[in-house]
Amino acid sequence: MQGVNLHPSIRVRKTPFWDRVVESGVQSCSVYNHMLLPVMFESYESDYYHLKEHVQIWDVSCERQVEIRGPDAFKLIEILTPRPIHSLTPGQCAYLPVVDQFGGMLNDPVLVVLAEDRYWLSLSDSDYLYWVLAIAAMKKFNVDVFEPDVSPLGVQGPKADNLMVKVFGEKLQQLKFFQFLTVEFNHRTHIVSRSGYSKQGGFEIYVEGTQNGIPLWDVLMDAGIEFNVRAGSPNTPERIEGGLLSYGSDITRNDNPYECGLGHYCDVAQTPNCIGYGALMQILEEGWSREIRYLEIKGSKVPPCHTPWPIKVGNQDAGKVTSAAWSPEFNINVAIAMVEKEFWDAGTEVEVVAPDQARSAIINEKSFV
Ligand code: THG
Repeated sequence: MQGVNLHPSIRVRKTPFWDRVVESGVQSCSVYNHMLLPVMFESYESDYYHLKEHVQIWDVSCERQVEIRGPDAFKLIEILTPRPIHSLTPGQCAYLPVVDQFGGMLNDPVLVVLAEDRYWLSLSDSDYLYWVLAIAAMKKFNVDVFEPDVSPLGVQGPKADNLMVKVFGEKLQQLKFFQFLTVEFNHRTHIVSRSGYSKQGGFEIYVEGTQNGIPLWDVLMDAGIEFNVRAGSPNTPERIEGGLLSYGSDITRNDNPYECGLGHYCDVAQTPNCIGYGALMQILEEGWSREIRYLEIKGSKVPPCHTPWPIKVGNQDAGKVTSAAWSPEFNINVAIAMVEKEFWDAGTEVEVVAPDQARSAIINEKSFV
């Protein structure tokens, strides 16, 4: 919020990299999973262009892991999600819609398959650990469920491969999207996946052990000088352009995976053990009446979106904008919205009631990149 300082406390957790984040000149941060998340360094616009041209190191420690470990780990995860997971093998990651018994979205983590009996759920912003603990307890499953001391560090941007190959060797080049391998650093083994919350390509290092955070940050920053490396962070216009959804903003428990446009990750008929099976089967049968869409908002630069903005067509309620930002490269406002069926076809003209002024907007075919 403009001009308001964040009050420090133990409750709002620091990250292993935080001292370096501050030294790098962070100007704005958010709170995500009760942890600090840097969101802006130089300016949203220069951070954006730098991300698209070079390589950035992102402190995304707030993507906390829920570790599920033990003989019943697989059975537990089957209950959480309408995405079939039987064909996933260790070394793979998967974007995983997870739902409640009504089919409502509880989180949209990345599943990291560490072993047949060991998984991480790399969480978005909801207290999902408690849900997993409760299900494990009620089912009397033989599993350990806990938050390990693991903090993801993003290496994002077109020069991410150069930097990671220089630090960890050629094997990083071969790594496929949403697969992981292990690297050694400071006498510890760390998972590195080709993934991340941008469309510029890159990696995520799941840093094991708080004490290894700053040493690894320093090694990457030193090695990255020749690639013009900088501290960065998930960038709102870049992720909206790419159609990456944000839990708590674009997705909530009031939305089911189909409304969120995540239906292609689901195959409910194949997941009878999923807690949302009945509800989602019914939704599939009856259909749904709103869906996430990408919007181009015309006119002047939009202000930050921190309340849902109504979408109108005449007097009719056509939905709400949940994320919006000025795109420096495309020279338009890009937005993500939940749009009512009657108005969700590409090309439909709607009115977005932003807090400063109403603007006309067009429903896009898909995301902008
Ligand atoms: N990386 C890790 N953990 C995370 C995120 C991440 N936890 C929080 C949040 N981000 C979870 N949400 C997303 C949303 C989108 C993607 C990943 C995590 C993503 N989507 C690809 C896309 O839409 O193009 C496709 C993924 C696929 O189809 O396999 O990458 O970023 N560790």
